[in-house]
Amino acid sequence: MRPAVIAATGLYTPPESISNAELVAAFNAYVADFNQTNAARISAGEIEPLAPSSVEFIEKASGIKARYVVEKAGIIDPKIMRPVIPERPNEEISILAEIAVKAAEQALERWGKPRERIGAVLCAASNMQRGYPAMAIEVQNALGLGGFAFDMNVACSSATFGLKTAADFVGSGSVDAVLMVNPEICSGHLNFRDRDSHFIFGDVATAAIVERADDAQDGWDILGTKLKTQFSNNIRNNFGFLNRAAPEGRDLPDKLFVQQGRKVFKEVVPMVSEMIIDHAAELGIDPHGLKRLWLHQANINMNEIIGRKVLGREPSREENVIILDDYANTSSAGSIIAFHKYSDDLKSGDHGLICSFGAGYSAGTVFVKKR
Ligand code: CO8
Repeated sequence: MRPAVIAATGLYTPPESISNAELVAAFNAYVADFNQTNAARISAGEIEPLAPSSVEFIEKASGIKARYVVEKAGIIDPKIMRPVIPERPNEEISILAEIAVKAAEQALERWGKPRERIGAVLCAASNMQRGYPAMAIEVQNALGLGGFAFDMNVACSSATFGLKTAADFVGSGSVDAVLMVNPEICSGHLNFRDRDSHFIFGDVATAAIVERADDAQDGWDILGTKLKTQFSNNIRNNFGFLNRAAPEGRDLPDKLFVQQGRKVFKEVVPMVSEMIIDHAAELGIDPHGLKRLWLHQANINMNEIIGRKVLGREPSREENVIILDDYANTSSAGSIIAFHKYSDDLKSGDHGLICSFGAGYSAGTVFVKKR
């Protein structure tokens, strides 16, 4: 296998952000309205009143303080509580491809090489806007790239699965360089009326270029990649093309993100910590010597436990990067945002880890060394 490097990354952050206070105000207005409208049924014991959300709970349980979204007004309107995104004609670029292209343009600019060298485009994300044509082909077309392109979805782990796929394509000699994009419009798939999860996600797009090591002047050597999946019903998205065929009706059902957050926390933390330590041992890397962790950004408490187990000490914020306070969980993009924003300062020879984990369950580890 030819060695591969992560040569450049890109990030597109939507301009609008929602603070916890704004989100909770909208949720609690909805709850007050619901409880008032249903007061008779609630006092008759037919239904339970809805409980309010709280800023303090959200911050303590998750570490999230705000989230960027592609459309704010609809989400924080208690009568709407979802992003309002008009459909676009087929002749216009779709919004998911549009944000992917913005991140990709930044990665291509930072790379600084002719884009003709890109031989493949991967769109690796949790939710694709449609079945086909592939989002990746739309992105390839918008950027004027050649080669081939396809979509892949491994939920929150899509980006590490994408990096491995890219490194393997480059390693086998199929192509010299791959562009991977991770457009995540999580707000489109989030139930903003669900107290347990209304605060969890945000929107963003990231991009990474993986190329042959002997073509690269700088960047990050990919020392090893490992993927793991293990079936679990604890995080689900049941939205799909067969929903409309369900016998109970043809209306689009409300099949949104649901999870058993506490179970996910308990099961995924040991699975991922062990995977990282085992993979490091296989590669002959001392995990205690890692200069930086760019972990999946779902929950600050999860990342602190994993960080302690992997590094064998209390990691500083510089060592164990957290971006979920500003971005919330951006699914596959989280670890790439962390890497993009907090990697330039490391020195040649420094080792680090990009790691994702999420629905499936799925997890991926990518050990890198600064050139
Ligand atoms: N406000 C106030 N109180 C609340 C709220 C709220 N909003 N929500 C729950 N509570 C209450 C509960 O009712 C409960 O009360 P009680 O103790 O009286 O019963 C108490 O708070 C504790 O509730 P939980 O046990 O649920 O709270 P946790 O401490 O477990 O925190 C978390 C909840 C933050 C969700 C936490 O469990 C967590 O982060 N777990 C890990 C989740 C994770 O990593 N998931 C990965 C999902 S992402 C993925 O892979 C799929 C990507 C797909 C993208 C789709 C885009 C939408």
